[in-house]
Amino acid sequence: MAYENIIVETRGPVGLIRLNRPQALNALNSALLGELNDALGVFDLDGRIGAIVITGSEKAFAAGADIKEMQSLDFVDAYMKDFIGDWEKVPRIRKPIIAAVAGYALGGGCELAMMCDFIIAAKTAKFGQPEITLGVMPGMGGTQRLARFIGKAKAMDLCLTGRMMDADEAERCGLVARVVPSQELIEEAINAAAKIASFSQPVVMMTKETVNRAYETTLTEGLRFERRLFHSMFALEDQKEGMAAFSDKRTPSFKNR
Ligand code: CO8
Repeated sequence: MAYENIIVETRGPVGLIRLNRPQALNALNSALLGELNDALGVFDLDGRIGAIVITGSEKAFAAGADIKEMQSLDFVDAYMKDFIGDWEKVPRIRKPIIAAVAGYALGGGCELAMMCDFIIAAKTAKFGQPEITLGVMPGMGGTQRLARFIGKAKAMDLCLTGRMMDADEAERCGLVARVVPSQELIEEAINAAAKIASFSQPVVMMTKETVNRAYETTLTEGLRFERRLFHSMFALEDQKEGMAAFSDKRTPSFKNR
C-alpha cells in the first residue's frame, strides 16, 4: 500500500511511523487512519520488527481528529458507519508501541498517544482534550484512558475545561514516561524501542498483554493471569538462554522461541 499521510521506515528492529499531514498539523482523518492501521499491521506480522515508534512533527504529534472531515457528519451516518470505530485496531497491535510526542497532542492526538504503550515527550509537548470547545467530547478513549491513567481530578480538568498541559505536568501526573529535549526525542524513542526489540519477542508481547490486563480486570484476576503467563515462560528456550547467560556472565542471545 502506498502511503500519502504517513512516512514509514525501519531502523534496524524498530518500525518508525511518522504522521505526515503538515498542512493540517497531522489532524487524523480516515485516510491517515487506514494507512496507520495498515502499517501497524505489517510491522506486527514482521518477525524482524520488535517494537514500533509513532511520531509526528516538531510542531504537532497530532492536533486531533480532522475537524473539517467531521464538521458535516450527522448522527445516523456516525452511528451506522461506526465513525472512528477502526481506531480500536491500534491498541490491538501486539508488539509494543512508543509514542514520541513533540508539540500538540490534542483531542484524538492525545488519545492516539494514550493507545500506545508509553509516551516519551519532548519539552515542547502539549497535551489536551479540547473537544468541549467544539461542542463535543472525546470519542477515541479520552474520557476513559485519561481517568485511568492520571485519575479523575486531572481527567475532569482537561476534558471539562479543554486546557492544555505541558510536558512537565504530563510527566508529573503519570501520562508521560520520560521528558527529553526536543532534539533528542526521536533518538531516545528509537533507542528505547531497540532495547525492547533486543529482548525475547514472546516475553515482550506477553509483558505488554499482562500490563494492559491491569486496566481491564480485577487485581485478583490480573495477578492470576500474570502468574499463568509467568509459568508458561518456563517453556521458552529464551528463558533457559536468559538465565544461563546470567550465570555464565555473558550477554544472552534470544531466539524468540
Ligand atoms: N482538524 C483539521 N485541521 C486542523 C486541525 C484539526 N484538528 N488542527 C489544525 N488544523 C489546521 C488549521 O485549520 C490550519 O489550516 P489552514 O492553514 O488551512 O487554516 C492548520 O492546521 C494550522 O493550524 P493553525 O493555523 O490553527 O495553527 P496554530 O499554530 O495557530 O494553532 C492549534 C495550533 C492550537 C493546535 C490549533 O490549530 C487548534 O486549536 N487546532 C484544533 C485542536 C482541536 O480542537 N483538536 C480536537 C479535535 S476534535 C477530536 O479530536 C475528537 C476526537 C474524537 C474523534 C477521534 C477521531 C480521529
